[in-house]
Amino acid sequence: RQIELDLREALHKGQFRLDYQPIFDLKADRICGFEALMRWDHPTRGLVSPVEFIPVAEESGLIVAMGEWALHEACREAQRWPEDMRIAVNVSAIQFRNSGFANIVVQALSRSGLDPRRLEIEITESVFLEGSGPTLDLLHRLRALGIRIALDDFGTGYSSLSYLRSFPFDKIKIDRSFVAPIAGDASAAAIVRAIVDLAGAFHMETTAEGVEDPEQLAALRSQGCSSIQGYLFSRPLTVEGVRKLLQDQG
Ligand code: G
Ligand code: G
Ligand code: MN
Ligand code: NA
Repeated sequence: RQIELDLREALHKGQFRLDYQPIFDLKADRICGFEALMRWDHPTRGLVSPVEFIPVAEESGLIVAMGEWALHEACREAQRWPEDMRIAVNVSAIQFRNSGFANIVVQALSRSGLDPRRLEIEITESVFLEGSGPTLDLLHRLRALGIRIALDDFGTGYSSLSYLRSFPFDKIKIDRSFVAPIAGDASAAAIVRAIVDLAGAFHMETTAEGVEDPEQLAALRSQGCSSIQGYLFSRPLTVEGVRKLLQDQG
């Protein structure tokens, strides 16, 4: 397929970049880190959405090389930020299951010099689909490096609850499909509250995704959510946008 060939070429020609969306800590009342989001600046098609190219990258296996690039790039950039800023990087299940993954993380950390405690990888429940034994082994191995592990898109997958019992994630990211209706819809609010309470019982943090208005923020605050991410606070920013934001913040 043409798009597959284009992706391969894009990786070699440096057409990918990372934008970074701030994550805002509700208790400390400040930015605590950023999520790296891949962007493809195509020479003729313009900006192509990851919703379009990530699935193709996964099918073709190219996600392994693209994900390696993203990890290196994100760690290198985060190393320039203040020491209390974390960087979250999305890792697709195919990349995670690739046998070289742990070594890629080790390399990204050592080449960038980033403190492992500042790196968080975001995985989804789909990493458990092909047997949880090897997955749990790898999660423990990664944890032993000192990095943090977040469970992304929580609530949209399969039997979420059993995974919480089997591994101590550092964070649960509450999918924006639950956050969007939270202000006006009592059942959506009840689900978010249940997720926050559940996370608390397991000593896990929570980040609510896709927070777009002050009513949602107020609801999340009252429910004890740890942090928020969304257009209300900031859209994903370019590298320069992040540096400027961090400078202004002092
Ligand atoms: O920012 P946004 O629309 O751009 O991202 C769309 C989707 O693409 C999200 O589900 C996000 O997790 C995914 N995505 C963005 N960047 C990466 C990346 O570097 N690796 C992987 N595996 N997924 C990514
Ligand atoms: O799957 P993941 O959670 O990694 O995807 C993050 C996605 O959410 C990205 O596509 C990002 O651009 C998008 N996003 C971030 N903030 C908001 C928001 O406030 N509203 C909506 N609709 N999307 C958002
Ligand atoms: Mn994510
Ligand atoms: Na998500």
